[in-house]
Amino acid sequence: MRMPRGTWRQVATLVGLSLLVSILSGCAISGAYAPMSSVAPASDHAREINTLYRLVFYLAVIVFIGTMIASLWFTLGFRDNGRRQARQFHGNARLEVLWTIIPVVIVIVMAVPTFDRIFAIAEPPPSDAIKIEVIGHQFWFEFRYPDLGITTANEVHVPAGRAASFTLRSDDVIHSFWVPQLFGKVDLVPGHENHVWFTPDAAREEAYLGQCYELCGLSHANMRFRMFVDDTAKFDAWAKNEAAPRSPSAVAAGEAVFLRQACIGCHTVQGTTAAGKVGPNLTHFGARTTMGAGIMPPTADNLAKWIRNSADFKPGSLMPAQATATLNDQDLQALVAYLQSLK
Ligand code: HEC
Ligand SMILES: [Cu+2]
Repeated sequence: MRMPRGTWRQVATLVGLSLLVSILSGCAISGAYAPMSSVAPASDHAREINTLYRLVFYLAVIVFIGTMIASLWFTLGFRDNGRRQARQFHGNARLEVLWTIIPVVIVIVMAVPTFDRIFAIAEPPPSDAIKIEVIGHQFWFEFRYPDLGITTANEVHVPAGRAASFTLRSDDVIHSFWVPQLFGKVDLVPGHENHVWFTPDAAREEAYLGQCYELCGLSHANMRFRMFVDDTAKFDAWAKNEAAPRSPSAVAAGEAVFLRQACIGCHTVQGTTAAGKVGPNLTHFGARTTMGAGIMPPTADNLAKWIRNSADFKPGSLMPAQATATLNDQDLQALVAYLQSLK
């Protein structure tokens, strides 16, 4: 195969450019820039999924390089240069058998471990697994621990080294639940229950990030959540606090405002008469690190603006705006202090 110099230079430029593109667009494996990467697994099942992913990926790389080399070889080597006449023939039994068998073998190599692992991951969880119910709402996640008497939202805690078993439902439309570092993606479907479980490796200060992965309305992109993997002592302390009624040191003046506003129609604060079920349970809102389904820190400023008009942060939010006519500025400040004191 002889090619003029210019062609080689073009080929080299093309290959160089495509390498550059793939390297520049390549993702970091973990850390601050890639907190939602499934190739940095931190649980048993996430690791199994990642092993399968790698198997398929490396096979695909081999196939890709092989086909690219072959097609470059044929396009460049057998170009019509006006000097050769293409030989006309039909069929080559040996080649056809070969290129049927090779893909079949590749598919078998991928399929056998994949089916094996799919069934292994779908096995029922161990009996000591902690049970958590997840309910999708536009645009937030509700978490309930039926055995611990906890109802909370948008921030879920699990103990390290113990299986966590999730039952998934939806209150309205289809949502999807996924923490890429911890387990495989599963949908929250109205009228249907899904299940997923895994055992997280080790406790970590920083939360694992998750979000809704099924377009569910205007604020789909603002429907996020955090999963904390705690050591047993920390988890037990968290659970004990969450199961208790609201803190006795909650700001009394703010509670009075809360209880006479529309808030109680939609929000529950255990230990008060507020028992609404439309929005997130606020009993321990002040202990959360984020608000509005993980979109921002619960600062006084964010809270005040949120209560005035949450749609400024979340288009399509189902929490109605509160005008000054129904909630004056002084009462708003009292409400904000109250919410922050709900540790
Ligand atoms: C009609 C029902 C409704 C009323 C009334 C209502 N809310 Fe909400 N609230 C919601 C919904 C729904 C959400 C979740 C919005 C989202 O994240 O998409 C929410 C979210 C919140 C959040 C954020 C919770 C979190 O975990 O991030 C706070 C705080 C809050 N509401 C406070 C209030 C206060 C204070 C009032 C009264 C002034 C009030 N709400 C009135 C429905 C309501
Ligand atoms: Cu959603």
